[in-house]
Amino acid sequence: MDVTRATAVLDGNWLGSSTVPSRSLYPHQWSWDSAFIAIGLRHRAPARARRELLTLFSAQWRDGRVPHILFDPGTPADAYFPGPSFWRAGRTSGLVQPPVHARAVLAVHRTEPDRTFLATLYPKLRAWHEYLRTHRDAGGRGLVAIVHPWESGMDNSPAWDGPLARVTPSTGFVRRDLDHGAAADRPSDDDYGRYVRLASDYRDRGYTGFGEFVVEDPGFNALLADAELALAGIADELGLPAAAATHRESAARVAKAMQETLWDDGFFFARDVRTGRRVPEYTCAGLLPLLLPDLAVAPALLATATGPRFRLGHVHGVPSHDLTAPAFDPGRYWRGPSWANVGWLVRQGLLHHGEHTLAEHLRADLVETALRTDFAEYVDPLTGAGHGARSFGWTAALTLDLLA
Ligand code: 9YW
Repeated sequence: MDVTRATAVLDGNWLGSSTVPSRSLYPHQWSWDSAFIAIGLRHRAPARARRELLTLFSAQWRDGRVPHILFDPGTPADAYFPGPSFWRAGRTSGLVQPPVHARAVLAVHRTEPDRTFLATLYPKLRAWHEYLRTHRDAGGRGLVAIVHPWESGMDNSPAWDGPLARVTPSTGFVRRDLDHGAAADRPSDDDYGRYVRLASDYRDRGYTGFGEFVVEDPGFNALLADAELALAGIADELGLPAAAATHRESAARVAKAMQETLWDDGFFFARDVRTGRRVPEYTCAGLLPLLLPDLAVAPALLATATGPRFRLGHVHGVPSHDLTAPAFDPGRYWRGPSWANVGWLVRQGLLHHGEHTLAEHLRADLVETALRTDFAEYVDPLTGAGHGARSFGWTAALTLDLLA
């Protein structure tokens, strides 16, 4: 019954070769959404899960980047802003999103082995990670820098407020997101104006180089390290042990750089490359290094996760922002609400570090909350009330995975 409901959401959001995050709010294919969606879809329709990822990688750029949006040609151009005419990059945007794809590819393969699928995607995944390592190391410390809040996947996180303050908001565009979502749940107009300015500046620079927003995000980098470990698993499956060893070394290098640059006093913080300073905001991105099994500071990070700032085990899911911070807002997007993908990732991290009871508590809570809110996009961590879109793709997909 629960599985049927979650499967029905994914069926309803299926476009024929990819899945939309939301029929109303996000009617195209999004990069990291597709990876999470494939992770759930593999249990019900493995061929579709493979198709989902192959479609996304069919839009990979020559430089290796995997675009954050692949626009659906069958959807009206004005259904989402900024659309293809803004980006001027064919059917894609020019930004990226966190690299969770290798993890998804390996998971899909493990559910239904398919060597051709694996061999097709392995070089593409390598090129994707290589793009991040070579084109995005703005700080020169072996960490990837994002050039836009959208690249973090956590658009209006309070960690971006400081770096964003340097950006003059664009005006004169029409937000489409407010047609489908309550303004109080969404980023503010000023923030949206800054997103548009940063994106058009990046576009006008030919989608290269660095502008006013250049940030090393612990979430993005932790997911890259985890993705390199997944790539090692893929190389092993393909009988390439030397390549697998290289991927493990690369994961260890990113983990070491994070430790040296982003860790301070029990937490991983973002670093503003323009000022050289860490951003003193505790956001859920700083918990994602728990994904790394060899993380020496895991006990201290777990103490922060279960302490007053995130209260894991005592709230719904994993709050996207510090419950004790002035900026915490339980209903507004990435400034407090709990998101299913972050909960799913943190649960993996808890399992890696032997926190089985807490992991099981989180699993049960994520499933209960998703089913009760009709697979809401995000939920209030204090009450569990649903916010944003319903029938949301990754919420349904990851529920399927947690039920498997
Ligand atoms: C955007 C699609 C995306 C997610 C992001 C979320 C939001 C808006 O929606 O981004 O325009 O990219 O913040 O994580 O991938 O669900």
